[in-house]
Amino acid sequence: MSKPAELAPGVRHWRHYLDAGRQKLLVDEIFQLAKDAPFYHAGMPRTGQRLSVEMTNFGKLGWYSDAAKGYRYEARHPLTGATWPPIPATVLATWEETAGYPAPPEACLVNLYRNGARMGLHRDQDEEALDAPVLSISLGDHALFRFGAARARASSRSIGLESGDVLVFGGPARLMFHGIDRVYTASSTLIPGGGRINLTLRRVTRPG
Ligand code: MD3
Ligand code: FE
Repeated sequence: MSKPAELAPGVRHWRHYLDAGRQKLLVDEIFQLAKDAPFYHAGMPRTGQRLSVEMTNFGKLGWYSDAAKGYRYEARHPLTGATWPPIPATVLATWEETAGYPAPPEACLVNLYRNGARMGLHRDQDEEALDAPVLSISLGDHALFRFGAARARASSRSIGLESGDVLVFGGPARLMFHGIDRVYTASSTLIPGGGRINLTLRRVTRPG
């Protein structure tokens, strides 16, 4: 395993952590699992305005939002009512190798970016276990990722994320603002139908 670049305190980046063969196997597994947990568009709190990114989840808890109840974690898929599929073994292994946290992740949010989808600057703060890092795995088209200071949006920086990259945000970076400004269409052929997938792994409840 290569050493990560420390982009800022608490932000570690492994370029091409997963090689092309493992990326392909993982994408195949994601689409296989998504047959039982179809992608949906979450809605913003109150307005119900749909996010451009399509989502589904793996693991015990899935991130969801709609007009009525806002941002939250749910144990069941909002449309099928079924529990979420299990987190793929490659993904759990990546958490164990890079997160430095003594308990497994509970939520694996699958973000699918197609047709110019973006994600505005925000903070991940719907979790109780803020001592746990958040881990991201990028697959498919390259993206321009923006992240900022712990508080203000003023000092944000951008980096390109490529297929197979892993990012870990922990400690002082856990509540940083971040977002996806753009996805470079057809910069990769990994995803059937094109686009980018990001897996976001989170611990939601405090362990023990
Ligand atoms: C920095 N997803 O789903 S992952 C999200 O590429 C999300 O789909 C983006 O932000 C994506 O919430 C970025 C990278 C990431 C995830 C969590 C973070 C960066 C983070 C938490 C704290 C700071
Ligand atoms: Fe986020």
